[in-house]
Amino acid sequence: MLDKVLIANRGEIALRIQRACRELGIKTVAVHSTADATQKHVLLADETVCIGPPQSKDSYLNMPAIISAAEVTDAVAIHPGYGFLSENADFAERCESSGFVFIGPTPDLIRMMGDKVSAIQAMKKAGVPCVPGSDGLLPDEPDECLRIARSIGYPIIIKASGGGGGRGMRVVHTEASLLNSIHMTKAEAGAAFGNDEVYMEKFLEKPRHIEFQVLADNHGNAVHLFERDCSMQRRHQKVIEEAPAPGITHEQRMTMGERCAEACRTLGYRNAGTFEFLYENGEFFFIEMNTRLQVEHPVTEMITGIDIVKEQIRVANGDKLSFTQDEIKLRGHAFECRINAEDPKTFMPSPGTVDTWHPPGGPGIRVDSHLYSGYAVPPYYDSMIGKLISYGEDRDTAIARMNSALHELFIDGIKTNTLLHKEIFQHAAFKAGGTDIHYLERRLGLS
Ligand code: MV4
Repeated sequence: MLDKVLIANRGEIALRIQRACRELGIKTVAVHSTADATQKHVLLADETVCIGPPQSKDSYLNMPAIISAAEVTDAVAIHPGYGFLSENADFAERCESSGFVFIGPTPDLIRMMGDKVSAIQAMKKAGVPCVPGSDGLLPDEPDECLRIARSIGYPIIIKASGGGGGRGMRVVHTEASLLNSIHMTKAEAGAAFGNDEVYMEKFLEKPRHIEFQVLADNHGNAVHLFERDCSMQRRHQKVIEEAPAPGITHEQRMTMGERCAEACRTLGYRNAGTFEFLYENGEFFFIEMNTRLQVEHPVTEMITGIDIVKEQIRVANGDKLSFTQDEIKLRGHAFECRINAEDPKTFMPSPGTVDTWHPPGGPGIRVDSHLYSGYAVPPYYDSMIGKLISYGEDRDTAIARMNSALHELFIDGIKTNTLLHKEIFQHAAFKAGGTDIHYLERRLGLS
C-alpha cells in the first residue's frame, strides 16, 4: 500500500481523506496556508508543511509549493480533494512527472471532461444520452447558428465549452436575440476561460439535477454506486443532497448507472467520477462529468456502505476494485445538509471564531466537519464548515433523523445557514421529494 499521502486541501475534506489514510495504515502530510496552521487535520497529521500565505493562489493553488512539499516529506501520492487543483490536468501531469501518484483520473481524461464539448462528444459516442443540441462547437456562420437553433427549437441555452458548474451560460427564448447572445457569451467566455468556444443545447425549463457516482480501477473494471439528487441548490451552490433520487425506478437506476460504468470502460477512466444529468419528464440528459471526489459523496457511502475515499486510494495504488456491481446493494436513504458560515439573510460569508460547537449524534447521524470550539473560520476560503448527514432505512426515517440532528446542532460565535435547513425540512414539497432545480430560489423569492 502507498506509504505516505500528501493531502493537497483543507477543511472537512482534508480531515475526511486523513481518516481514510489512517484506516489504511498510510501516513499523512498536511500542507496548509499560514491561515490554516491550527486546522484539525494539520494538528493530527504525521507531518505538516506550510505552503504559503492565506490567498488560495499563493497556497492551495501553488503547484510548485505543493510538489516541493511532497518531495521534502517523501510522500508517494497526492490526494487533491475537491475544488482547488482537483480538476487541473496540468497539476495531475506535474504530480506524475515528479514521480508522485495522483489520486484521481489520468491527465488526459481530466482535460477531456474539462472541455465540455469534448466531454459531450465522448459521452455520445459511449452511448450516454445527452441534451439535444449542436453537434459540437457552434460554427462562425450566423445563418448556420440560426438554422441549428431552429432545428432544436426555442428556448435554447448557449454554453461555453470552457465553462461548467453554472459559469458561462445564457438562455435564449427567441430567434431575435440569438446572434447577440452568442456574441456576448463568446466574449465573456474568452475573457473568463481564455477559450471563446460555445455550444448550444435545448433549454430544459424544470429539470432535476441527478448525478451517478462511478468508481473504476486500472484493470478495466468500472462500477456505479447509484445516483444522488442535488436539485436543492441556490445560485449553483448545492444546499441539500440525497441518495437515492426520489421516484427513480430500480430499472432506470441500473440502466443509467451501467451506461455510465460502460462509458468509463470505453474511455479508460479510472478512480472516482460523477456523471451529471438533467432529469425531466422521465428522461436523463448528460450535461457534465466531474473527475474528482465530490462534497456530497457521503450520501452515496451511507446507502452503499462503501468508503469512496478508501476505494480511491486503493485503486490509485493499483489494486483492483474490491467488489463487483452485483455485490453493491442499495439500502436505505441518506441526506446531507451543507453547513455554511454565512449570513442567513444575505447569504454572504460570515467568518469568525466558533465559541461553542456541539455536533449532533445518535443512530444514523454522521458529521463531517473540521470544526472545534475555539476554531476561527478564516475569511479566505469557501464558507462550508461541515456537513450533516442522516441515514435511515427509508426516506421518512432519514428526514426524521435530520430534523432531530438539526435541532441538536449548536454553533455559537458565527452565523450559519442552519435555520434554512430546518425550514426546508418542513416544506411539504421537499418532504414529498422530487423538487426541481429552481424550487429553492422560487421559494426564497416568495418567503
Ligand atoms: C442546463 C439547464 C437547462 N437546460 N442545460 C447549470 C450548471 C451547469 N452544470 C449546467 N446548468 C444547467 N444546464 C440545459 N440544456 C439548466 C442548468 C441549471 C442548473 C443545472 C444543475 C443544477 C442547478 C442549475 C441551476 C440553474 C441552471
